[in-house]
Amino acid sequence: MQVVERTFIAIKPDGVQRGLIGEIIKRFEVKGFTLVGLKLLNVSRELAEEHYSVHRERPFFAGLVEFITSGPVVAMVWEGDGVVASARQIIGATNPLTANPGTIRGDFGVNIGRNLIHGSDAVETAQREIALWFKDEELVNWSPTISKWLY
Ligand code: 3AN
Repeated sequence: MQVVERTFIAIKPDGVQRGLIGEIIKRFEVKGFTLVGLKLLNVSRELAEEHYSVHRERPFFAGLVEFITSGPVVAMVWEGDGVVASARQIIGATNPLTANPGTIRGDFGVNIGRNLIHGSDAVETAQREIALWFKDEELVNWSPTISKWLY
């Protein structure tokens, strides 16, 4: 099997607490992507600061860390051709108020600081984030037998 692209997706504490885990997972599942990693965890301050390290100088950095460490997060790795860019489309724009209806943020969010979900913004970022959040043995290499109807 050819190794296809992977992306890192996290359902943030607001998504978990609003009962949107199933709804969010469903959107990636029905699109045709394959779930290869999944866990529910409380995020440490250390992991949060590393995850958001590119935003370290931004005024909202402390708030980001505070928020993602405030309650359980669902961390996932999804696999499929073009999954990084496609997941960003499924998620929608950073500000839920301008995110298109039909996207996760467009359908369920109203506040930029409470935008439900994170998705890697590029293939290289995805590789960095997957390595940060998951150990190798936590990722499952498999491919649904129905793949022949997708690709
Ligand atoms: P995205 O999550 O859409 O990739 P980024 O990477 O630009 O957006 O920003 C990372 C996170 O920082 C966003 N998910 C959002 O929660 C938060 N954020 C971005 N811009 C702002 C802002 N102006 N005010 C508050 N939070 C922000």
